[in-house]
Amino acid sequence: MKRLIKVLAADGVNSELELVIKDVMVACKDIAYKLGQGELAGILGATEDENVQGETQKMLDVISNDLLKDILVANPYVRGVGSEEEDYTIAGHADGKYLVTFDPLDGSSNIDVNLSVGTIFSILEAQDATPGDNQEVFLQNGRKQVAAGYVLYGPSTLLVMTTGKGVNLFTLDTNVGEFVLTKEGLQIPEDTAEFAINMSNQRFWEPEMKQYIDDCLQGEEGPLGKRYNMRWVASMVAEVHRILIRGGIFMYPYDSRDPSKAGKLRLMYEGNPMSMIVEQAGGASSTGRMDIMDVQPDGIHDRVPVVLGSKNEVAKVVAYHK
Ligand code: AHM
Ligand code: MG
Repeated sequence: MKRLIKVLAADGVNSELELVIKDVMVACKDIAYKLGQGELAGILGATEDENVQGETQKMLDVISNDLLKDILVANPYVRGVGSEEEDYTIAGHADGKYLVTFDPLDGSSNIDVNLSVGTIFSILEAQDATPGDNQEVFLQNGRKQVAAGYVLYGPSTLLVMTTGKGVNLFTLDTNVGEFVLTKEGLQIPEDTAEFAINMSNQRFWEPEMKQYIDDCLQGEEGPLGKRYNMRWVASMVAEVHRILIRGGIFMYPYDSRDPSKAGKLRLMYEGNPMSMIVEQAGGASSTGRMDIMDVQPDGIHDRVPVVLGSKNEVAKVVAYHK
């Protein structure tokens, strides 16, 4: 049995980055425990607050955010953190090298119904001496990520992560409290006939996306010439995980509900880390018009249209946009 720390060392991860990743996992193990307690601990339901994106915060959003934030800002190698649940980035240590962005509990509309949620994280290196409470230091494109991953709190608690040398899957062994390597070098099948999209937004999509989904729905008789299946968990972590295991395409495209927002998902702690994982596993990720990891962020909470998964299917969606 190979523990996470052994795998990171074998991948040549330096001890500072290793300690940052280890702290992220300490928080995630605590989140897994709290999710397991659920109603027993009286932590289901909403708070009275909204986050900077105007979404109601669940109690567990706040608890998960505090666990990650508190442990990371105390880590001497962390310059700063940025979170979906924090309006501004927060300073860690002035000489820390790493910047961590995270969505503490993604898919949190699933919490109250006891379905899958996850934590997503992305790690960058600070390029100059700018302190971590200045978001400028974070504004690097996704290609600069040195590590990215997610923890899926499902029937088992899983960690899927990459440091740029392929994608590994770890399962939390609750007996010893350690993430143990259970699959090495995950590869996404190149072809698929399974899509994931929230169809209720159809009328707000751009014509290119409408056309692609219309063509999927026509099945064998349509221009794509195959019968598609559809899934929607409303938890990006769960969707990406399914795609890593059996292929598929996940889309949260641009829609016109609020023209100031380029889609629902956030670039720096949803789009980028998921894109690094998917590309490292041989898949592809795009806004429909360019690779997500080439998008230059202007702000920590920037939104981005997301199309990711099986390489050949993503290429088809990109072709519709040309
Ligand atoms: P969240 O970070 O507020 O949980 O929102 C992100 C989630 C994704 O996990 C999921 O793909 C999407 O929002 C679901 O959106 P919808 O509720 O429109 O189906
Ligand atoms: Mg999210």
